[in-house]
Formats: sequence, structure tokens, C-alpha cells
Amino acid sequence: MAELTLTIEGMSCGHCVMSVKKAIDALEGINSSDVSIGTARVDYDESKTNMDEIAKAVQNSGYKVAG
Ligand SMILES: [Cu+2]
Repeated sequence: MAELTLTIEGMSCGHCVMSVKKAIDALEGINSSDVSIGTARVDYDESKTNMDEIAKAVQNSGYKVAG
């Protein structure tokens, strides 16, 4: 398992938190995610997904990954 923390721009409320969490959790290989406004901590299986895919899922849900 690997862990990663993303800084996310454009989140402002609980709806944003739910959208981001849903997008991350939909990926294969996500063990757990802890999302709050502006940040997401993700535990994932690095044989099934990676930082790029997780960042892409966040961006596809309408938010910007800052780092
Ligand atoms: Cu919102």
C-alpha cells in the first residue's frame, strides 16, 4: 500500500468533498480516502493505480490538483 496527499484547488463545501471522494473511491485499487476541503489523503494499492490516475480522477470531477 502507498499513501499520498493531494492539494486540491476549487473545493468550497461539503458537496465538493463528496464529489472528490466519490471520484477517488471509484478507482480500482483505492484502499481508503480521507477528503476534506482543499486536500485528500489516499491509501492505495500501487500495483493497481497511481498518483497520476488519482489526480486525473479529481480533475475529471472538476477540481484542480495543485500538488
Ligand atoms: Cu462545493
